[in-house]
Amino acid sequence: MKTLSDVKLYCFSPGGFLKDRDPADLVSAQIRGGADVIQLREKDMSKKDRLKVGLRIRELTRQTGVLFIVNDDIDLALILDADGVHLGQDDIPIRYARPLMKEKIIGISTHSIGQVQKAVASGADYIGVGPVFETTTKANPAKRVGPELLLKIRNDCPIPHVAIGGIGIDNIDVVTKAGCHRAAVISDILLAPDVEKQCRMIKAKLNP
Ligand code: TZP
Ligand code: MG
Repeated sequence: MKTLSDVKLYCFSPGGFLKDRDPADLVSAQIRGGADVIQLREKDMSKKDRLKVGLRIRELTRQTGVLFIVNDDIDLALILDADGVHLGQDDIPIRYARPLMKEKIIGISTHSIGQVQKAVASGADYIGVGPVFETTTKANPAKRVGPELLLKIRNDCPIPHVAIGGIGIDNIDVVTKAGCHRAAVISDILLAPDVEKQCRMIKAKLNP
């Protein structure tokens, strides 16, 4: 079983990028390509449908030792026995999530140095940092933070930090040059003609 410190490539359930494909096939392709985490992130599904897809992802991630994180929903994370939950700045604060999640992973998205410091002080297990580049995947994204925020925290962030937002094979070098070898990638992978190969190429860049 992977742990948080093993994480380099952080991947997602297909969300709006599903097209006419099977969510489980897309998750499997990402795992074969080297995904270390799969996050269930299905903003447009009913909770019941998220549960259904989540059960399948839990099975696939358990079989392969990949971490399974649920976006937003603490209840679903517990029902699915996920490895953790990912919270945004407008979701349930960590001090309320921790008693429920106990030893499980809590990650939080951050968009400024102040939010990074607060996340660490609140006992987050990892942070997402971004959007590093422009993204069209997320509705109402925070202002682009650029590689500058990654540079600011590269030497003194005591928990793993995962770069997110507009990252793909063409700009992943900017992320690694900013000292970050963990990246969360949605569209560049899920829009690629060969999802497994795209993961493999990005993963190779994250392995120093
Ligand atoms: N949080 C900040 S940017 C983003 C999330 C969930 C979306 C990243 O998607 P993409 O397609 O890799 O830009
Ligand atoms: Mg959220």
